[in-house]
Amino acid sequence: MVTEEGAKTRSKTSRMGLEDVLVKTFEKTEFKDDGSKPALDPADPTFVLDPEFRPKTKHNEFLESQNDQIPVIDLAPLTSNDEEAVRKVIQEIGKAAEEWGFFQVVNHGVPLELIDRLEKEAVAFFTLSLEEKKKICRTFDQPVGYYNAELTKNHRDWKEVLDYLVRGSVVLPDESNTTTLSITNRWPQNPPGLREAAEVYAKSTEQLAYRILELLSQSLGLPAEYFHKYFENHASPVRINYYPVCPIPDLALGVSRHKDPSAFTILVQDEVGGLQVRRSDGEWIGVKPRRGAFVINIGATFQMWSNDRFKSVEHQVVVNENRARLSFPMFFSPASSTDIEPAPELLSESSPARYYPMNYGYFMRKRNDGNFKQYGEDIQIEHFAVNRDSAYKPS
Ligand SMILES: O=C(O)CCC(=O)C(=O)O
Repeated sequence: MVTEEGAKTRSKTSRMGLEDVLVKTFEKTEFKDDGSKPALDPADPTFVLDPEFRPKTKHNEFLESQNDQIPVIDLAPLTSNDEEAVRKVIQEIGKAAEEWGFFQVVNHGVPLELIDRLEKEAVAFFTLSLEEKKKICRTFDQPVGYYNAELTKNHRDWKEVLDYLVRGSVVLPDESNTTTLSITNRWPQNPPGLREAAEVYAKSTEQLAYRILELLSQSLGLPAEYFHKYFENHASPVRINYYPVCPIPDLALGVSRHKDPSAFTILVQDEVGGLQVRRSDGEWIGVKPRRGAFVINIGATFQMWSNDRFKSVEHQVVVNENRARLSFPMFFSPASSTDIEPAPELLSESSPARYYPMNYGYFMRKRNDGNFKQYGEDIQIEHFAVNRDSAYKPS
């Protein structure tokens, strides 16, 4: 059946020479001998992006100059008694959060074996048949588990994912706050070791996330534990991203350009490359893979808390024809009951609040809905900006 949405996409892609795309695609696709369906069908025109959204540079193209690199911050001093060195780390993190909205951390204390183990289990899972993976398929009402049809900002992503929550479950309010959505992790039977590898990874990364939260807070001149109260029942999801080889890497993206809703995101990527960050001059900068390093990016929540001192920056993922890629982001997010607003300690007459308060659970629910259906404009913190004619202005 051709849905209205499908028909719209088809007419859009036919303007762009859909037949050329399909010929190119079929030439390069190896369908499995057993006749099983691929998880992502390269002949599906919904993967083909409008020219303005297509990648401009390849997954393994990186600028060489030092000024074009996402800052790499060494956290080793945090385990020393050298107060001056710790102050320097805090300064570096604050500067990176303000100027780039992105940085990498090394010597962070999360053992490399945990990352290796999760990588092995993830490959074992994603190379199962589609039928097997779909046994724990995500649904509109149960948005954890396996999924292969995600939209980012209304664009179809060339990726498969397995989503789970660090704390195992969460309850989200609906739009009118009258009903709730209760979400609980779902795990595959195969491979049997995946669940434990994923849970141990999440716990260890959560500890690092609290440390980063404290450093970001200190860099704003606030007490280290200032934001802890928002995370008591935090709803942070971890996503195991698998980007299969893609026969049309110039036309599609693994994840389309977007900003994260989290406080910040803490991500490990393998050595393939593909994550790109949009710098303030509009240039897409590749984040060079570093074995075992975590990439941290500021999300909408911290941008709001910091009253725009920190920047939540657009990023995207470029795929390629030769190697599948893995990444494990944890979207470190406050409890769904939390109201987010600029920290009062950072405000003054000359620097008034730039946002109205926003309930985080409501924000997440709206964003989640957009992952499944095309909804028009996706909700952003800009909808809560005081200088905009906002539907979210408190009455
Ligand atoms: O795979 C990556 O490097 C980034 C993933 C990402 O941006 C996301 O899952 O939202």
